[in-house]
Amino acid sequence: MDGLKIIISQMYGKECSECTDEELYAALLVFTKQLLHERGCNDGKKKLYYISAEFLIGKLLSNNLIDLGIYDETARYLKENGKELSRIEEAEHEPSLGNGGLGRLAACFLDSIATLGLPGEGIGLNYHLGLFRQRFENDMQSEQPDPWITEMSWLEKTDISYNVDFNGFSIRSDLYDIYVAGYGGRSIRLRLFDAAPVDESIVTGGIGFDKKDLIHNMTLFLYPDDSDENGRKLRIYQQYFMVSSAAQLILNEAESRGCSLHDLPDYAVIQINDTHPSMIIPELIRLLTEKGIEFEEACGIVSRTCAYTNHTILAEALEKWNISYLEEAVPQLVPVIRKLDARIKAKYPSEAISIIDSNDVVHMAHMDIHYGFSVNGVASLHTEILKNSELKPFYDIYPEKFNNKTNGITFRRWLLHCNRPLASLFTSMIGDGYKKDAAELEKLLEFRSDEQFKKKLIEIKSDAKKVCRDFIMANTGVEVDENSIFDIQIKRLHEYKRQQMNALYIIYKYLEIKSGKRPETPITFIFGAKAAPAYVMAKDIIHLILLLQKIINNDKDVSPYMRVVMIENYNVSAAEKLIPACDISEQISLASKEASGTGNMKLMLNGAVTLGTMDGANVEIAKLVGDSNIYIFGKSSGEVIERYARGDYNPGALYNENELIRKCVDFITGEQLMSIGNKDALIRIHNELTKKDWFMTLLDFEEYVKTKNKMIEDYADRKSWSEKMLVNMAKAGYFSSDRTIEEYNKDIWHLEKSK
Ligand code: 26Q
Repeated sequence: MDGLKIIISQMYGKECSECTDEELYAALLVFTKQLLHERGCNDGKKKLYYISAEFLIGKLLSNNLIDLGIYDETARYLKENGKELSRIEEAEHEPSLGNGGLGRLAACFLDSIATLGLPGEGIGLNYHLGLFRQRFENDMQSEQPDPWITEMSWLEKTDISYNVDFNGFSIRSDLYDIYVAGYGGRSIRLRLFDAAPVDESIVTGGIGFDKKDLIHNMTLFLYPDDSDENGRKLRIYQQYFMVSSAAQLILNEAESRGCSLHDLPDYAVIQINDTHPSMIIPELIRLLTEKGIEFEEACGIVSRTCAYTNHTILAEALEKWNISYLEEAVPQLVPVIRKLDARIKAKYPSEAISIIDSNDVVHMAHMDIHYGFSVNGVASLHTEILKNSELKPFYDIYPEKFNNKTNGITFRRWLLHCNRPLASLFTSMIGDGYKKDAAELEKLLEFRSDEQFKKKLIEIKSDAKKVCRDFIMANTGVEVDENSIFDIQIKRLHEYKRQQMNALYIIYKYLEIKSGKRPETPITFIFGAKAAPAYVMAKDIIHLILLLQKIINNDKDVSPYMRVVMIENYNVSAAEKLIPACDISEQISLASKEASGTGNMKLMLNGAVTLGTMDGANVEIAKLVGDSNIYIFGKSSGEVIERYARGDYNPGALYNENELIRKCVDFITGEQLMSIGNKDALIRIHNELTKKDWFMTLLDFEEYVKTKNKMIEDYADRKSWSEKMLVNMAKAGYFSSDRTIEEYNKDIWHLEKSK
């Protein structure tokens, strides 16, 4: 710790014990950055560029210390000086440079790429204001800007700058780096481009700003909506700003490593994270032709360099841009896109697979598939749906391009960091090989009948619940019972994820307790979710949950048996506190809609048991843990897809015929809620459920109730439940992002591991 001592004395001229937590945080930041630079990055002839509009990295201090192998030593040193590392860490402000799963996946991948010794880096945008900070006012979500860039951030300015040309103006793009540690290995850089003229003073009231003031807003905000049309034009500008900067960086780096641009695929591979960076394809082709390469050859070079990952099959999230928007923003790309489209039309006349359709709309995913060499889904069910239905016409032409890469999570953050007691217990039983080879967690299965061990698992869970209880109190002011079952649903608020179904269960349970049927073990229903600001139904559902929280927690007959709590401003740091405490992991999306999910993996790793539909990676979890260690309900993806095709789903009939459904749904617009809540919002939810119910909540509801009841009943048998916990933890190894990245490398990237 001599390095740290010197830094503290240089910065403050005093001893560690005399410093404030903030001062120590700043010193640790300088100290850690130095070590990250000393480690350096993986190197090799060919390099991966993981390009993504989102990197939801979370706080970095603890993770970097763990990955550098000096966490314990640092914590001990600080303790000797009367300081707590966990408190110092509170001084760090989490950069929320992502919306949810896709951004968090990119962050886990950086950790694994560095850990495995692969040469690569992340490329994205340096949003000054990441995802909004969520507040609850009058039981509704409101949004505030969330600035994160201060003197004490991990950003480091480089001397690299480019110009990005738009229609009639050009903007300087400055490159910033964030160094992130790999576990026991080298560092990796997250390279974030920032528009020089961005002006934070144009933000008005909440998260409002002039969307037309492009010069000043280019990298001002992470665009938070997966649902509304508003601001779509600005997204094009942001995306082009990102890919044009990235393309310049990639070509420059390749050339400086001695690459003739004809051989670009030997020097670079670009993984396109969903369609947000897709314009990199025409942009690279444009730049290569500017440098004198023939158009046909440029197409070939870029096609052998770019690979595309699809993260969704929700039609509204697949990016399509009206060509007139592109003309307006980036006219230089339009002739390239038209040529790319013409080449395809000449070969395959079917409109279903054209890049530009007959309405002059550009389909970004189609461009990626035609002009990339790999297309992957993020869980096996998802990839099968892409191949057999959503992208079938493409699969018919290019079967060799399609492959599956089931998502993963970094065990460094989601176990070693967020649940140290559990990690120590594992180490004491099976050694610490699992930290680098997660499959070794299976060794835990040997202790299936070891009652002592299973008791310890329950003790660790109880301790985590106490910590979580304190977090919930500080975050919301709600007192929860640490001896209750912690039932947790944490993820973006979206109708397809069906938080509304969980809310209906809560109503069912409330009515049951009111009628005198009390559960053996009390239950705490915990939610964490942000709704896109323009997504009315999502915000209505938050309102409903907050109203239920108010009524139930204040009802003296009911609150000893059940409580409801919605965490404010759910983010990565909150997830780290909630996940170790979870008993029941809610993964209840309508089958076929959740591409993978990654929260499901984090929760099982921490000993939660999944209550889920056969959707996304739940299918793989179910296969690994076996029927007795997971609770599955609901219609299968096949049935759902068929139902959509038949178009005969009628929620009104279910509502009319089924008393349980009717009672719960009518509670939403009953006197109790209507008298304290927003009537319009409650009526909208009622109407949605009974008249449309696009995500078939009512169809799966009865089975959900039955399965959840069974789960709660089974929880009471602590011995058998602890065995379920154990099996879930032991089988979670497959979901390490190290495994995922090994597969990307073997099948797509073909990078050499650094020595
Ligand atoms: C698109 C157009 C306009 C505005 C916003 C967007 C937009 C922004 C973010 C579209 C999609 C996203 C994010 C998608 C996402 O997070 N998908 C999730 O990816 C995870 C990682 O693969 C999966 O586990 C989840 O199942 C999937 O929902």
